Order: sequence, then C-alpha cells, then structure tokens
Amino acid sequence: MAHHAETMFEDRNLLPIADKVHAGERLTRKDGIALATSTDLLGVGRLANTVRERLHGNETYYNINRHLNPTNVCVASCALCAYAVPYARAGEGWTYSIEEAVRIAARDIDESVSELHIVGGLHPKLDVAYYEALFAALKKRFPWIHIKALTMVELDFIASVSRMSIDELIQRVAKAGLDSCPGGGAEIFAPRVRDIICDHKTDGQRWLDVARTVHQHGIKTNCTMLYGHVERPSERVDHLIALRELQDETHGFQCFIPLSFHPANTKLAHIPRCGGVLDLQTIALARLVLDNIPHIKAYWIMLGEKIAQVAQHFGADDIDGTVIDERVTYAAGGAAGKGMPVNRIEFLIREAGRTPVLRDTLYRPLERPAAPASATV
Ligand code: V47
Repeated sequence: MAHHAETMFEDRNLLPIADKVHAGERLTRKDGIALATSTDLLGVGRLANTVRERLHGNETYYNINRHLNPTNVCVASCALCAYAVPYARAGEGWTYSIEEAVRIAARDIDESVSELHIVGGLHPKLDVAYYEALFAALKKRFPWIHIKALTMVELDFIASVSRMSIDELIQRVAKAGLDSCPGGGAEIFAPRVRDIICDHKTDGQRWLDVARTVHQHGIKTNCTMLYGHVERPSERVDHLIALRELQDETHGFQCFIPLSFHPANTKLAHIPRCGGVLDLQTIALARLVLDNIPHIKAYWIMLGEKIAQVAQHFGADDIDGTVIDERVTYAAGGAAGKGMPVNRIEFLIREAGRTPVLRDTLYRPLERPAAPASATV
C-alpha cells in the first residue's frame, strides 16, 4: 500500500501527511504550510477528497435562500470592500425602513425559500431596536423562514451603539427571530493583514470571542476566510487553526466558507484576482485542517459555477444556494451572477458526479419542491 501511495504524489512532502489523513490524525501547522505551498494540486486535492467522501459520501448540499442587505452605509471603510458607502455620504447608499426591507424580501419569495441571509453595513443609527423590529416583521410575514443574520463584526458594532453586552444583544435578537449567524467579517485574523485590508473593524481575537459567546447561547454560526490578497500561506494556515481551536471548545461552527478576494472597485484594485489553482488548493487545505468543522462550502457566487463544481472533488460538500440578489461580490466585479435557479444548481452538482441534497440552514435534508418559484429566476 505504501509504495502504491508514493506513486500517487508528485510532492513527496505529502507522504507523511497522507499517512495521517488515512489514519484520521490531526494535521499540524507545519503540515498545513506544506499543503498550502505544495505544487502538487492534485495530490492535495485527492487527500481532501478522501476526507470529504469519508464525511459526506457522494452528497453535495445546496439550499434555496435569499439575500437581504438592509443597508450599505458603513463606518468601517475597509480597503477590501466595494459595497460600502461611508456614513458621511449616506444619501448615496440605501438604508431600508422595516416596511421597505419586508417588501424587498417579499420579492421572489415563496415557501420554497428556507433561509434569509441578512448582512449589511455598520450604520451608526441602526441599533438593537431596528434589528429586533426587522427580524420580528420578517418572521411575522414569512413564519417558515430561518433567519441567518449578523456577522460577528455586526454584532460587535450593534452591541456598542446599543450600549449593551454581546450576551444581552444575542438574547434580544434571538428572541426577535434570529436563528443563526453567517460567517463573514473574519477575513484573515493576522493583525499585519487586517491593518491593510480592514483596519478599524473588529479584530481577529474579538471576532473569535464574539463567536464563542454566540455559540455559548446555543446559536450556530458559519466561519469564513478571505484569501487571494496580501496574506501569506502561513497566515491562511494560522487562521484555520484559530478556527479549529475555537471549534474544539464550542462545536458551534457548522460550515466554513473560503472567500476568494474580488479586487474590482476596491482600494486594493491593483491586486490581481486570484486564479482557480489557489481557489481549489484553499478549499482542499480547509477540508484537511478543519477536521472538526462538518461542512466546507464552495460559494458559487465568489468562485463562479465552474470552480464551485470542480471544488466538489477538492474537499467541498456544499455549493451555497439560489441566493437571489447578491450585492457584496457583485459590487466588487463578481461575474458569476446574483442568483441561480434550482435546476441549474442541481445540474452542476450532477455533472460533477455528485448527488444534490436540498438542505435547510442546519443541514437537515428537505423535500425538493415540485416547482420552486426560484427555479425560474
Ligand atoms: O466578510 C467583502 C467578503 C464577506 C469582498 O455564512 C469580499 O453562509 C471578496 O461572509 N471580494 C461576506 N469578498 C460574505 C460572507 C458569506 C457569503 C455567503 C455565505 C455565507 C454564510 C457568508 O464577503 C465579507 C468579506 O469577507 N467580501 N468584499 C470582495 N471585494
């Protein structure tokens, strides 16, 4: 078996890692760096695929969801972002009243939509009362919908403008209808990188502390990493290890989403958009290092249809959803689209040789609706 394995790796540094993967042993930081810097993309991918199939067999998950961005006004001015409008120029952006937000959410929604993904800018006038009213109004109008809202960065900011603790804020928004939290705002935890791409916002340690608190309330969250800008391979690995350590403690993360940096219209527009090799290698790296996070999502909006599909053989078991009206990536030159019909998602998954499984936000399988409205987006 051992000599057979040797012929499968161009990069011989992968051999001891392969032994650990086959034995189900945890990988070290050094292993992570070897995977992140290996030139043997197929070798790294094959190892990740072994883990992916051990955990999820042939299944690829997707959901029927809709994005809602209550405001794009933001006090943070992160260099990585093309979406935000500064508070001083708030008139050039949008900030929905509760009624407007519900009306906009109602476009393209029917009972096949199981999740609302709600994130937005850090608006100094939107405090806990706004979000409570928003979630309550959405739950009243769409009682079946799971509300996945507010990143750790938003929770941190809303708690401070509302002059309350994260604990109190979480209790209040959960009571009003928040069911889980998305994974954004993590970027790269290393302070060196954060100073360049997103200074003035919640730092890495604080992001992890807020996530810990959310998990302690029994609320699941996702986690992310933004790559393909100024970060080093070792900083990617350290980011993943920090997530893995918190997950050992709380088991509150359900899914990790690597996010491929889109430079257009940002202050970092001089950085070239990364190619498919870094995308696939980062997905594989995540699957191998994050041995305690159940799902790895190849978010088709950021990766494009083609890489998201191939990623199903490089460690990913999820492709995200129908989405409808995505604005964050779109503002930064994302060319994949703002939404995708169910039929197209299922086609891409089947063409990849995987079995599509429609899921809810908590990864429970759902019956595929006979004719989802979003099939015709
Ligand atoms: O935190 C912002 C990223 C994130 C750019 O939890 C950019 O299921 C690339 O977190 N190029 C928000 N990325 C998106 C996000 C997400 C998406 C889908 C599903 C889930 C989930 C979470 O988008 C931000 C930031 O890391 N982002 N600007 C950009 N120019």
